[in-house]
This record gives sequence, C-alpha cells and structure tokens, in this order.
Amino acid sequence: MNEYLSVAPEVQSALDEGRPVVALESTIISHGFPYPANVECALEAERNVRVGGAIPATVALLGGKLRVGLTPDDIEHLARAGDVEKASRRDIPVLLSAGRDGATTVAGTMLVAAMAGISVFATGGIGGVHRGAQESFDVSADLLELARTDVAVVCAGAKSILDLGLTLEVLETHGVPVLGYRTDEFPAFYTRSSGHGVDRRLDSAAEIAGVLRVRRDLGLAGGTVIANPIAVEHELDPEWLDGIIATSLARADELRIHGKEITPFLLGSIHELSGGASEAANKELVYSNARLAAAIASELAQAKG
Ligand code: PSU
Ligand code: MN
Repeated sequence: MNEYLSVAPEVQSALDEGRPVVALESTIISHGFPYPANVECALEAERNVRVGGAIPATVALLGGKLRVGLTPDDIEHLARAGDVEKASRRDIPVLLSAGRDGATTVAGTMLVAAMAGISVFATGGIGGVHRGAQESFDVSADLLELARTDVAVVCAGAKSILDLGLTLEVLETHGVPVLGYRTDEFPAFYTRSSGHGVDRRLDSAAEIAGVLRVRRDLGLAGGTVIANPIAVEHELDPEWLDGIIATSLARADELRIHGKEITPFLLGSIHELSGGASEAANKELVYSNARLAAAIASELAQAKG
C-alpha cells in the first residue's frame, strides 16, 4: 500500500475476504447538489449499497490522504465546507502535496478505487464530450480514465449538457464497452432515452459480471460503462429539460465559464432552474445505480470464491 492511501477498516476487511465493495464518488457531494440534499444523497447511496449486499467505500482526499470509506462526519465536511476542490486525475498529486481536501470526480474515484483494489463504482452520470468540443476541445478526463483504469462504472448515462453521440464515439475509440442494463439505448440521466444505442444490452447483474470477469481474466486495461436508465416513475419531461439545459448553456457561454468550472456551473444552474424536480430524480437514479453496482459486485465476489 502506498503512504497516501487510507482504506477504512470495514472496507479493507471486505476486500481481504473477497466480499463485495462498491466505490462512490464525492464530487457529487461537494459540487453536484446543494446542502443538505448532498448529505442525504451520499448517506442514502451508501445505505443502498448495503441493502444490495455490498460495503460502500466513498472516496475523497482528506487531510493529505486518499481516503476510501468515509465517516458521516467526513461526508458532512465535504458537503458543507464550500471550498473543497474538484479532484480529477491531474489534481490529485497537486492537492495531496499541499495537504488540501478534494472531492473526487468519476476519473479521480476510479483511479483511487483501482489503487485500493475495488472494481465496481456507482455514480449518477459520467462526464463526456461537451457540446461544441470541436471548438473548445472540452472532453472530460472521465473518458480517458475509462480508457486506462480497470473499474466498472454504473451510471444513468450522461446529462445532455454533453454531446452524447460524441461521448459514445470516444468511448468506442478507447475500447470501453458500454453495457445497457435492460436497455438498448444509452440513457440521458434524467430521461431513459437519448436516441443513441448502447454497445450491448444485458438484462442481469450476473451477465454483466460475466463480461467484467472476462475483461479481468484477459488483463484488458480499461474500464466498463454500465448504463442503468432512471426508473420510468422518476423520469423528467425531456422537452422541459431541453429548455433548462439550453438556458444553462447560454448562461455559461455569456459568463465565459470553461475548464473544470463548467460542469459544476451547469449542474448548479439546472438545479436552480428546475427546482426540486431534478434533485429528486437525481437522487433516485443514484440510489438505483448503487443497488445495481452492489448486485454486480456480489456476482463478481461469488465467482471469485
Ligand atoms: N455529471 C453529472 N453529475 C456530476 C458530474 C457530472 O451529471 O456530479 C461530476 C462527476 O464527478 C464527473 C465530473 O466525474 O462532474 C466531470 O467533470 P468534467 O466535465 O469537468 O470532467
Ligand atoms: Mn472539461
């Protein structure tokens, strides 16, 4: 183990004994939701992992360490502090060397999960290719992490603040399987449909674990995207959302927001314009992803033993 990694005892014993563990990210806590919805979402996501039969391991940078498995006080801190930086791959060494706290993105969480030996991770949505990337070159580091780090990411697709078609193209280029759980379409976070197909549809956690096992056995570097659409009863109206997203993108453009600020800005603007509706939908899809990730991790653990 490296000197920067600190794994909670409960998580470490589960890993040592080959029991299922699911990683969870922390950018969603510090930058994805307002307080106190962020605390509720983080704690409920952990509870849903447990209900699904796995041990939750929320990841963050705290006190100069890469922490895997947080206490409720740690979560409260990440949710309230206000100055916790977004930590993707390139931020991790910079923040650790300064002893600063950081909230890990999908890329950051994958990297730390892999160091700890965790192979399944649940989140809300992944980052991707931004609209207008032909000009801005804004492609999330999440996609490049998926290209290199062996962790399966269970998500509800990606928000249509992004160009979902180009996002899928980049994943294809990098050899990242995009598996649709009980869906033929790549979901668009708040809605089940995006008009873009997945690479392969699989209808059970066991079949998904089967693919992950073959990838592992072959030693193929890189991650897997498992796309789990939001439940029908929690889905939002796509036309209403399109308007909110268009307004949010126009605001970002006007304020010339770019780089690592743009995604948190757009998430905040969507929450503000859509009120409680998007928050409720966002929470539900995270919980659903936590349960599916736990089921997949359980299947993988059984196959090992
Ligand atoms: N998309 C969401 N919710 C999120 C994020 C993205 O719908 O919380 C966060 C995730 O942590 C993701 C990060 O890894 O934003 C991507 O940021 P960027 O676009 O700067 O790579
Ligand atoms: Mn970016």
